[in-house]
Amino acid sequence: MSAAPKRIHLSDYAPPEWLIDNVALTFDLHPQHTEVSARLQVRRNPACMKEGGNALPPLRLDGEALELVDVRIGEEERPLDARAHVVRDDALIITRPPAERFTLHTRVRINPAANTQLSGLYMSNGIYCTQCEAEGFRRITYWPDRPDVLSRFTVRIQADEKEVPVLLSNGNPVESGRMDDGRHYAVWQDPYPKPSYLFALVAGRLEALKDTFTTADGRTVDLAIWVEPGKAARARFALESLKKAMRWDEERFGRVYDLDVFNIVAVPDFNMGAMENKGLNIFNDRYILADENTATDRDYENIEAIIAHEYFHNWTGNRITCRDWFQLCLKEGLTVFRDQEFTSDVRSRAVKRIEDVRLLRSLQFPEDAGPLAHPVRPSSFGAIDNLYTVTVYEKGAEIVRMMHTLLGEAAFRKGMDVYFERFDGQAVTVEDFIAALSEGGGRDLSAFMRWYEQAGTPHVTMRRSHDDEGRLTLHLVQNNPKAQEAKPEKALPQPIPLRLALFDKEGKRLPLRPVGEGARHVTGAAGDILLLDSTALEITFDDVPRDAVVSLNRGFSAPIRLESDLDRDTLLFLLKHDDDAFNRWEAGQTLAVSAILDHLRGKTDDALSLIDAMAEALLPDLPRLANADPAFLAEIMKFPGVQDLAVHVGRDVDPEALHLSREAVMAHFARRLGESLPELFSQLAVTEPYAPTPEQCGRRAAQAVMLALFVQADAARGAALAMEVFRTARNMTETALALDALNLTQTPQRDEALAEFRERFGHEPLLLDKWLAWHARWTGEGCAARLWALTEDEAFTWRNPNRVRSLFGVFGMANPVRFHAADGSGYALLARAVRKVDALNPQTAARLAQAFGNWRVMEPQRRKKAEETLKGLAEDDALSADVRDIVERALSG
Ligand code: B3K
Ligand code: ZN
Repeated sequence: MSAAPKRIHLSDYAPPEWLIDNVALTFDLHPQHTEVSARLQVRRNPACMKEGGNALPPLRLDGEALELVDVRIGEEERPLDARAHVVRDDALIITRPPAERFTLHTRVRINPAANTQLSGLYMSNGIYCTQCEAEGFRRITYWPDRPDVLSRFTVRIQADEKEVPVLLSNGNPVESGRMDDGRHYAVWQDPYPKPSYLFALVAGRLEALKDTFTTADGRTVDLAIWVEPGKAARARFALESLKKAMRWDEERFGRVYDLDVFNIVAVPDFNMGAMENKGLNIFNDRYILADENTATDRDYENIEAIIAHEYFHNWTGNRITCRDWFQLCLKEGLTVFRDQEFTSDVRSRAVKRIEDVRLLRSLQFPEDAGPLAHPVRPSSFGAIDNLYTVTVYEKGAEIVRMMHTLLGEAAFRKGMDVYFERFDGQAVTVEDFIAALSEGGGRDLSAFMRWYEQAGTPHVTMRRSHDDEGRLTLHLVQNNPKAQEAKPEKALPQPIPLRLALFDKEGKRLPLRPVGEGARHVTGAAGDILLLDSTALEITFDDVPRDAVVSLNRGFSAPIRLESDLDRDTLLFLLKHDDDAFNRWEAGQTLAVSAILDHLRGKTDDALSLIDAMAEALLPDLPRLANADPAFLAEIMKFPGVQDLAVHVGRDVDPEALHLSREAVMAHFARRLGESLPELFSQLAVTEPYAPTPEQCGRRAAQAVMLALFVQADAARGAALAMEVFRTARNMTETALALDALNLTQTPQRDEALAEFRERFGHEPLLLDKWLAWHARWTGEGCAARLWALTEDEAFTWRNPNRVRSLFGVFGMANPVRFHAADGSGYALLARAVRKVDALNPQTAARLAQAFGNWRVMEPQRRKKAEETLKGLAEDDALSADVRDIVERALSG
């Protein structure tokens, strides 16, 4: 059996004994044998030098899959004495460094063509490209591969001029020219010291879409997006998004770009979405390429958001980076917060918030409740690649958002200014960030460390009581079951900012007049935040009529599970009248959850009458919303998904039963809306030429929801309408929304439309992915068997992560009914795919395996099947460390 991965602990952190101020790299590119020469200027870290101590510690350089050709020392490049160094599988150790400062020269050979892991230097469809975060740089050259060693890089690339015309790396281009023998070279210099994980190199036959950007301080930056030849026109939207993001970061955060050039490259084979390498972002091409015939509105929105996210890393991640990988959330949580704010500013704030909360509830809450739960800043990890989770990213962003909520925008900005000023050019910790925010923001935020250090979603209960003097008291209690389960003595109350409003029964806002002891917990720039920072809290408000309505956790001000004593009529009132769009939506979700759970528990009449009341509350407002805010209309008509519902059920979950109740309730809702569904569908039609504007996207999103509901209400008529939409679609969004609706059915039209789609669009890889994903999301019986058959399709390849994720990633994460099939067939299918992918690409395989993270909440029969499958995997000798880490945690937690 392969060894269990060694756990790394935050408490073992020690600063690097040696620093590398400058490095010069030369790449002589050949597909099977690239040679990398490195000249390192090494220096003792003064922080580690003890007074009087003169013995020099060894210099350890990480290495993986490198063939060492040569190692030399000193300016004069003397061969290094065999006794002065040790070469191991995972390291080159200079056992006897000659001095406190010296130069080291290494030469290694690597094989990019054979690199199927897509970590280090590899080839994607003939293009050389790199991925170094977190630990890929050690697969390129020997190096102290940790984020707290920051160096100035000079990179020279040499390659065949015809085969490899474009040569790119980080920083600014400084020189290029011809060599003899048909080769050419380019030299790039990055003036900003950076950790190795931000290194990048791209070389190949590429075409660019170019533009310029003038920064707030008047400098011109050359922008280019590089894509495979013939695809440049499809990068237009990405380029526009980049300029928008650059301007936004100047305006909202005062952050100006700092190099002469900014390059982005799109490649088809990539382990994740994109990578923020300094001055040279590398993207999965699905997040660059778009035109109306190949991309949906959602694709456009993703492109805009991911371009922004990677760009924003230039300051939060690159200029200020992480001291160690435990601090990953320092750059990721903060940068997700920043990209969420960008999208909120350029699109709809309320809709963005709803989408983010939906993501939290469907993926992060289940993760935080299951065996793979971990704190946003973990104290140990087994495999670094598995730390890139929804918890680190999305919950990490929620913590920043809570601090923003508490401080208000102006004070938050001051805190960020202190952060940028104080830590520019350094590798820092979450504590450093909180200290800067506290100081600049003028409020002690140190209690938020508890959010970073404790796993689990806090549960908050809210009860109301009234007295005879017109006072309302809110009784708040918090409890974090997961943190309790992990270390009861260490589970501490977390600071929970709850935004509050009170309404009279006409829907008019009442002023908040806190009185007594609890009043000091009412805070925030607008005085509408209740800060629940102890286990229990009571807050009393004066002058509140008995029938006043409470709206709490507005805008989802804290990522918690809230259980309140608000009754059905109050929730219906909020669904109609809350002036916080998020909480209006939230009231609908709460009602929908209780209707579906009632239905599941056999209380069908209660469920259906609740749905009747919801339909009645919403119906009169639908035509207005369709005109005024179609994107919000789309959200308010969507029901919570099975994964979210499963969190509410908590244990002994039967996803199929949940799915059936959900469908029944939705069908009832849809029938109550009756003819207004097709009417709204027509009312929402976009007649203007296609543009991915918030307005048009909103209309089409609402159309998608109407069509899906119509299909639920009346399969025959719905499928007929969907087929007509499919046939007359004028862009990919319309095609896809028709297929989304058909894919909810088991009708012949579904099969027909899918076959036709394949015929018309199957030659385009990104569209093939959509086609595969429809199969993966289908809840019909034959789903699992069909998915395996699709891997035999000539267009499918196990080597491309997009293909693999479209089938098995979607299946595991977005098809709970079939993945958790009672007979275990879904588990078996996924395990089979994990094994197959693991042999080529462990990172991608481990990501697929994360679907097993919520098996413990299933009912006994499924639980047994899942456990058997996981145990089978665990016994597999060939498993990679990445997959083993997931499997063992899933079994043990
Ligand atoms: N920082 C990268 C993610 C790297 C994942 C490494 N396994 C993209 C991002 O979050 O912006
Ligand atoms: Zn990121």
